[in-house]
Amino acid sequence: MKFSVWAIVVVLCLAPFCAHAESVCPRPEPGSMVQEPEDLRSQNGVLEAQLTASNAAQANGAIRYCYTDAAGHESPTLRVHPGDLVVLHLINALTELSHASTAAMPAHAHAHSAANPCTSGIMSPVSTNLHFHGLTIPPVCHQDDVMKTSVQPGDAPFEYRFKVPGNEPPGLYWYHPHIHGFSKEQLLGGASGALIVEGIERAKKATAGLPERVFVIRDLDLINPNAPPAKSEPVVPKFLIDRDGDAANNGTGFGKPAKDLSINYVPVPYPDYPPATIKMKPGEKQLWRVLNASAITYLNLSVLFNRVPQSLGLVAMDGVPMNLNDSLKDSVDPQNHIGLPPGARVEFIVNGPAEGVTGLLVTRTVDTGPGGENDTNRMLAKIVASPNAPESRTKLESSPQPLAPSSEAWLGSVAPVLVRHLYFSEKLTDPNDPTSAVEFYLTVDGQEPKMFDMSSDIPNIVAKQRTVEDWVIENRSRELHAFHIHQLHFLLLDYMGRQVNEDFLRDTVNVPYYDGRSLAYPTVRLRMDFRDPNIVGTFVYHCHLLEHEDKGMMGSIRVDPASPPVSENNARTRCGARDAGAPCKEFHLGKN
Ligand SMILES: [Cu+2]
Repeated sequence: MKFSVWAIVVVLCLAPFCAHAESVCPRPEPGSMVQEPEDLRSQNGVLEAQLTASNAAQANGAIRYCYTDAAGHESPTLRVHPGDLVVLHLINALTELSHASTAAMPAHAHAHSAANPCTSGIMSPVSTNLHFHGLTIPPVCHQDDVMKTSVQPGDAPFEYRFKVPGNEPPGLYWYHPHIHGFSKEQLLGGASGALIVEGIERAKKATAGLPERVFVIRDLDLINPNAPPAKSEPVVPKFLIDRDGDAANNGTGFGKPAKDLSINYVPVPYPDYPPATIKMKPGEKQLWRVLNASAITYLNLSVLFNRVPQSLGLVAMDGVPMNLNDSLKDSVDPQNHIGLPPGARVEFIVNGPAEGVTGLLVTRTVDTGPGGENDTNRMLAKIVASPNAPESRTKLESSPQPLAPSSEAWLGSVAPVLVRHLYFSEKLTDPNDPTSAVEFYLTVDGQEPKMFDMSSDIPNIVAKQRTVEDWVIENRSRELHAFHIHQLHFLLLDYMGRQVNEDFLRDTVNVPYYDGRSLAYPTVRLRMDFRDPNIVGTFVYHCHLLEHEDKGMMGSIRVDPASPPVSENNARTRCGARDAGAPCKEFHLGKN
């Protein structure tokens, strides 16, 4: 059966379709120079652009996805300022490729769908939409709704139109499709791009005047799935497949990885991991903005010179400047490795190698747990110091106006109105058959564990605008999960029961796996911020390992308007000021 599907793909690529397939979402060769995505910049407060979502099958059966702008640039970086208007015209040019009978049917061959793109909620392999990961914009159609918004091939260009909030922290955000059940396939194929809210130099003086680079790291199906590991690697236990069909974590950091990685679409394939090339001027200081747009792969980034990890000057995580809340506001946090779950971003200052020294950008292994994927040690790019390295396309302003301090109380100092408990868990569909399919759950404690149902109109959680809540998220499974919520950032208070009380915000956080022995499951405690005057309505939270999300690890939350309604003028009222005196109530559905 497998043979016939492959044969059809090969035949298609011998037909005139092949040239078509190669010209759709073209990709550089391994080892190439890392080119940065084209920048689309707002002008006079408006960024208007066209994005066409396309896909094509390759000769090896892999399917590539990308966005192209009107000039044909692949997955451009959208650059906006706080307060800007963004207007995007999304065209769905996807073709049905997963079923041989309709393989490579051009999008225009589909009839115009009669479905309303704002309400249909169609989740199919050729549906698409956009999620603006990290932006605090409303969960409504034409802005950032992924529950009902679905654009079909042949539909008229679909308009996204939203205002970047005036108080959006400056940093790295991103866009990607969010079609439940098909997110993994579209992201693995490359459907993602960066979005930058300008002005980080206004928050972090150390970045003023620096040249900046944007690196999007994506994962993809193995290009050489049958190759044995490189001879230079230590011998590892026999290769095993995990329950999701990927190379299982073998705990050594070596062997076959679950997925290959690419940097700005330059693939770095197993087994030799030929690094891409990044050129810098000798000793040059740059701001690197790195997005982990992988579907399932964790990153643990380091920069090595002569095998020695270098100090990276961390300035922002998940689009939010570090030390937002303390006297170190303008400082830089030195780190020699930085962990990034799928979906997360990091911005750091790198000092280029001296002339004659070659640096390496690597990702070190991540222990994803006994049920997790094999995320191995590997090179991503070599950093070549050369006096004639091209000038960076973008330089941050050299004498920026400092960002005004937020007039809103720091999230960490606002009392939560309640505490909710949620947990990640997994279940075999047939408990007696370890090879049976796995269901993935993200459950509010007290509710029945269920795979997320897109058609349900009943939210799992109802919260009140202008309040703040604490969520304790537990991992009862034997692999890592990455908790992400749309529309807002949160504060990480505790990690594995240890108080961390970070002084910055995140939108994606790793939740450690259960070791099978401890008396308690691992947890993170998050302070969730529902104070935003713009955020009312229903949206989702989920695991950002998209394989897990697609198979059910998601929930929905409805934020009801504050009473009296929040106006722009009183939006800054501290909910904590009203609620601080009230006791912080532990909240268990069904238990009280
Ligand atoms: Cu997960």
